[in-house]
Amino acid sequence: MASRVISADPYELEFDLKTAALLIIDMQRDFVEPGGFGESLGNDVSILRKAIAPTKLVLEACRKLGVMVVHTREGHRPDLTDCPPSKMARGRPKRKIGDDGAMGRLLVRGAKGHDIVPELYPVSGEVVIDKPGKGAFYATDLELILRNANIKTLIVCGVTTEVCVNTSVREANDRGFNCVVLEDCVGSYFPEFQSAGLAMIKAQGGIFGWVSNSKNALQALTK
Ligand code: C5J
Repeated sequence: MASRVISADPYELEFDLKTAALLIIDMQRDFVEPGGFGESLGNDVSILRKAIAPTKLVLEACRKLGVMVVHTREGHRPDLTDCPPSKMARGRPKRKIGDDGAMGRLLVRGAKGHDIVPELYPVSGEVVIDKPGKGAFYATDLELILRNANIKTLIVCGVTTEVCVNTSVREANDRGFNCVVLEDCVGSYFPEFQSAGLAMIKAQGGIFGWVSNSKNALQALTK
Protein backbone atom coordinates (compact mmCIF):
# COMPACT_ATOMS: atom_id res chain seq x y z
CA MET A 1 0.00 0.00 0.00
CA ALA A 2 1.41 3.36 -1.01
CA SER A 3 1.55 5.83 1.86
CA ARG A 4 0.98 8.95 -0.24
CA VAL A 5 -1.30 10.06 -3.06
CA ILE A 6 -0.70 13.21 -5.07
CA SER A 7 -3.49 14.76 -7.03
CA ALA A 8 -2.20 15.09 -10.60
CA ASP A 9 -3.03 14.93 -14.30
CA PRO A 10 -4.05 12.68 -15.94
CA TYR A 11 -4.92 10.96 -12.61
CA GLU A 12 -3.64 10.73 -9.06
CA LEU A 13 -0.27 9.11 -8.41
CA GLU A 14 0.47 6.86 -5.45
CA PHE A 15 3.96 6.79 -4.00
CA ASP A 16 5.93 6.07 -0.84
CA LEU A 17 8.23 8.53 0.85
CA LYS A 18 10.97 5.89 1.12
CA THR A 19 10.97 5.19 -2.62
CA ALA A 20 10.51 8.77 -3.83
CA ALA A 21 13.16 11.33 -4.65
CA LEU A 22 12.98 15.02 -5.41
CA LEU A 23 14.85 15.68 -8.66
CA ILE A 24 15.76 19.34 -9.18
CA ILE A 25 17.04 19.90 -12.69
CA ASP A 26 19.66 22.56 -13.43
CA MET A 27 18.56 25.35 -11.09
CA GLN A 28 21.89 27.01 -11.85
CA ARG A 29 22.79 30.68 -11.92
CA ASP A 30 23.73 30.21 -15.58
CA PHE A 31 20.08 29.62 -16.46
CA VAL A 32 18.21 31.83 -14.01
CA GLU A 33 20.45 34.81 -13.32
CA PRO A 34 21.47 37.72 -15.56
CA GLY A 35 24.91 37.36 -17.15
CA GLY A 36 24.72 33.59 -17.50
CA PHE A 37 24.49 31.13 -20.35
CA GLY A 38 20.70 31.49 -20.76
CA GLU A 39 20.96 35.22 -21.20
CA SER A 40 23.87 34.80 -23.64
CA LEU A 41 21.45 32.92 -25.88
CA GLY A 42 19.16 35.94 -25.89
CA ASN A 43 16.69 34.81 -23.21
CA ASP A 44 14.94 36.84 -20.52
CA VAL A 45 15.93 34.93 -17.39
CA SER A 46 13.48 36.66 -15.03
CA ILE A 47 10.64 34.40 -16.16
CA LEU A 48 12.46 31.31 -14.85
CA ARG A 49 12.93 32.76 -11.39
CA LYS A 50 9.24 32.22 -10.58
CA ALA A 51 9.98 28.53 -10.11
CA ILE A 52 12.45 29.15 -7.27
CA ALA A 53 10.04 29.97 -4.42
CA PRO A 54 7.64 27.00 -4.85
CA THR A 55 10.58 24.64 -5.42
CA LYS A 56 12.11 25.85 -2.16
CA LEU A 57 8.93 24.93 -0.27
CA VAL A 58 8.91 21.42 -1.74
CA LEU A 59 12.64 21.07 -1.09
CA GLU A 60 12.21 22.08 2.55
CA ALA A 61 9.34 19.60 3.00
CA CYS A 62 11.43 16.80 1.46
CA ARG A 63 14.37 17.66 3.69
CA LYS A 64 12.16 17.53 6.79
CA LEU A 65 10.71 14.17 5.79
CA GLY A 66 14.02 12.61 4.81
CA VAL A 67 13.00 12.22 1.16
CA MET A 68 16.04 11.77 -1.07
CA VAL A 69 17.05 14.98 -2.87
CA VAL A 70 18.98 15.02 -6.14
CA HIS A 71 20.22 18.18 -7.84
CA THR A 72 21.59 18.26 -11.36
CA ARG A 73 23.87 20.78 -13.04
CA GLU A 74 24.42 21.03 -16.77
CA GLY A 75 27.99 21.85 -17.65
CA HIS A 76 31.39 20.78 -18.78
CA ARG A 77 34.94 20.09 -17.72
CA PRO A 78 37.20 23.17 -17.84
CA ASP A 79 39.04 21.70 -20.87
CA LEU A 80 35.66 21.19 -22.59
CA THR A 81 36.64 17.66 -23.68
CA ASP A 82 33.11 16.49 -22.78
CA CYS A 83 31.37 19.20 -24.80
CA PRO A 84 30.45 18.17 -28.32
CA PRO A 85 31.64 20.81 -30.81
CA SER A 86 28.12 20.78 -32.25
CA LYS A 87 26.72 21.87 -28.87
CA MET A 88 29.25 24.67 -28.58
CA ALA A 89 28.48 26.03 -32.04
CA ARG A 90 24.68 25.65 -31.87
CA GLY A 91 22.73 28.87 -32.17
CA ARG A 92 25.79 30.88 -33.17
CA PRO A 93 25.70 32.61 -29.76
CA LYS A 94 27.69 35.77 -29.22
CA ARG A 95 29.24 34.05 -26.22
CA LYS A 96 29.84 30.29 -26.30
CA ILE A 97 30.15 27.58 -23.64
CA GLY A 98 33.53 28.08 -21.99
CA ASP A 99 33.74 31.80 -22.76
CA ASP A 100 34.07 34.27 -19.91
CA GLY A 101 30.80 35.67 -18.60
CA ALA A 102 29.74 37.84 -15.68
CA MET A 103 29.77 34.75 -13.41
CA GLY A 104 32.89 33.06 -14.76
CA ARG A 105 33.18 30.69 -17.70
CA LEU A 106 29.78 29.81 -19.15
CA LEU A 107 28.53 26.32 -18.23
CA VAL A 108 31.93 25.25 -16.94
CA ARG A 109 32.19 23.25 -13.72
CA GLY A 110 33.68 25.26 -10.92
CA ALA A 111 32.48 28.60 -12.28
CA LYS A 112 30.06 30.62 -10.15
CA GLY A 113 27.45 30.59 -12.92
CA HIS A 114 27.53 26.81 -13.16
CA ASP A 115 26.53 26.41 -9.53
CA ILE A 116 23.06 26.08 -8.06
CA VAL A 117 21.19 29.21 -7.00
CA PRO A 118 21.66 30.06 -3.31
CA GLU A 119 17.94 29.64 -2.53
CA LEU A 120 18.08 25.95 -3.46
CA TYR A 121 21.69 25.22 -2.62
CA PRO A 122 22.34 21.55 -1.79
CA VAL A 123 23.00 20.61 1.81
CA SER A 124 25.25 17.83 3.05
CA GLY A 125 23.97 14.39 2.04
CA GLU A 126 22.13 15.54 -1.07
CA VAL A 127 23.19 14.12 -4.40
CA VAL A 128 24.61 16.48 -7.03
CA ILE A 129 24.84 15.12 -10.56
CA ASP A 130 27.03 16.92 -13.09
CA LYS A 131 25.67 16.23 -16.53
CA PRO A 132 27.17 17.14 -19.88
CA GLY A 133 23.91 16.75 -21.78
CA LYS A 134 20.31 17.79 -21.53
CA GLY A 135 19.14 14.51 -20.02
CA ALA A 136 20.05 13.79 -16.39
CA PHE A 137 20.74 10.12 -17.17
CA TYR A 138 23.01 10.66 -20.16
CA ALA A 139 26.68 10.03 -19.25
CA THR A 140 25.97 10.24 -15.50
CA ASP A 141 25.62 7.80 -12.59
CA LEU A 142 22.11 8.99 -11.72
CA GLU A 143 20.40 5.70 -12.60
CA LEU A 144 22.84 3.69 -10.49
CA ILE A 145 22.33 6.01 -7.53
CA LEU A 146 18.51 5.88 -7.80
CA ARG A 147 18.47 2.08 -8.20
CA ASN A 148 20.78 1.61 -5.20
CA ALA A 149 18.38 3.72 -3.14
CA ASN A 150 15.36 1.73 -4.42
CA ILE A 151 13.77 4.87 -5.85
CA LYS A 152 10.62 4.38 -7.94
CA THR A 153 9.05 7.85 -8.07
CA LEU A 154 10.63 11.16 -9.05
CA ILE A 155 9.10 14.48 -8.06
CA VAL A 156 10.54 16.78 -10.70
CA CYS A 157 11.31 20.51 -10.56
CA GLY A 158 13.76 22.67 -12.50
CA VAL A 159 14.58 24.32 -15.78
CA THR A 160 13.92 24.41 -18.57
CA THR A 161 10.62 22.64 -18.98
CA GLU A 162 10.91 21.74 -22.64
CA VAL A 163 14.65 21.04 -22.68
CA CYS A 164 16.36 19.45 -19.68
CA VAL A 165 13.21 18.70 -17.68
CA ASN A 166 11.46 17.05 -20.63
CA THR A 167 14.56 15.15 -21.73
CA SER A 168 15.22 13.88 -18.21
CA VAL A 169 11.59 12.84 -17.67
CA ARG A 170 11.61 10.91 -20.94
CA GLU A 171 14.84 9.17 -19.97
CA ALA A 172 13.46 8.36 -16.51
CA ASN A 173 10.20 7.05 -17.94
CA ASP A 174 12.06 4.68 -20.26
CA ARG A 175 13.96 3.37 -17.25
CA GLY A 176 10.74 2.60 -15.35
CA PHE A 177 10.59 5.56 -12.96
CA ASN A 178 7.26 7.31 -12.35
CA CYS A 179 7.77 11.06 -12.73
CA VAL A 180 5.47 13.76 -11.47
CA VAL A 181 6.42 17.21 -12.72
CA LEU A 182 5.32 20.18 -10.61
CA GLU A 183 4.16 22.83 -13.07
CA ASP A 184 4.89 25.87 -10.91
CA CYS A 185 8.34 24.47 -10.03
CA VAL A 186 9.50 24.20 -13.64
CA GLY A 187 10.11 27.07 -16.02
CA SER A 188 10.67 27.93 -19.62
CA TYR A 189 11.88 31.13 -21.29
CA PHE A 190 8.90 30.66 -23.63
CA PRO A 191 5.35 30.51 -22.21
CA GLU A 192 4.14 28.44 -25.16
CA PHE A 193 6.86 25.84 -24.55
CA GLN A 194 6.00 25.75 -20.85
CA SER A 195 2.45 24.69 -21.62
CA ALA A 196 3.36 22.43 -24.54
CA GLY A 197 6.16 20.80 -22.54
CA LEU A 198 3.80 19.95 -19.72
CA ALA A 199 0.97 18.89 -22.04
CA MET A 200 3.29 16.39 -23.78
CA ILE A 201 4.18 14.69 -20.51
CA LYS A 202 0.63 14.04 -19.37
CA ALA A 203 -1.01 13.38 -22.76
CA GLN A 204 -2.28 9.96 -23.79
CA GLY A 205 -2.89 8.78 -20.24
CA GLY A 206 0.42 10.09 -18.96
CA ILE A 207 2.70 8.92 -21.74
CA PHE A 208 5.83 10.17 -19.98
CA GLY A 209 4.44 10.89 -16.52
CA TRP A 210 2.19 13.05 -14.42
CA VAL A 211 1.81 16.81 -13.98
CA SER A 212 0.85 18.39 -10.68
CA ASN A 213 1.88 21.45 -8.67
CA SER A 214 3.66 22.42 -5.47
CA LYS A 215 0.44 22.79 -3.47
CA ASN A 216 -0.61 19.22 -4.27
CA ALA A 217 2.91 17.97 -3.63
CA LEU A 218 3.06 19.65 -0.23
CA GLN A 219 -0.36 18.24 0.67
CA ALA A 220 0.72 14.74 -0.32
CA LEU A 221 4.08 14.96 1.38
CA THR A 222 2.88 16.43 4.68
CA LYS A 223 -0.55 14.78 4.92
C1 C5J B 1 19.13 24.33 -21.64
C2 C5J B 1 18.43 23.23 -19.62
N1 C5J B 1 17.93 24.87 -21.88
N2 C5J B 1 18.82 23.00 -18.40
N3 C5J B 1 19.38 23.63 -20.52
O1 C5J B 1 20.04 24.48 -22.43
O2 C5J B 1 17.26 23.15 -19.94
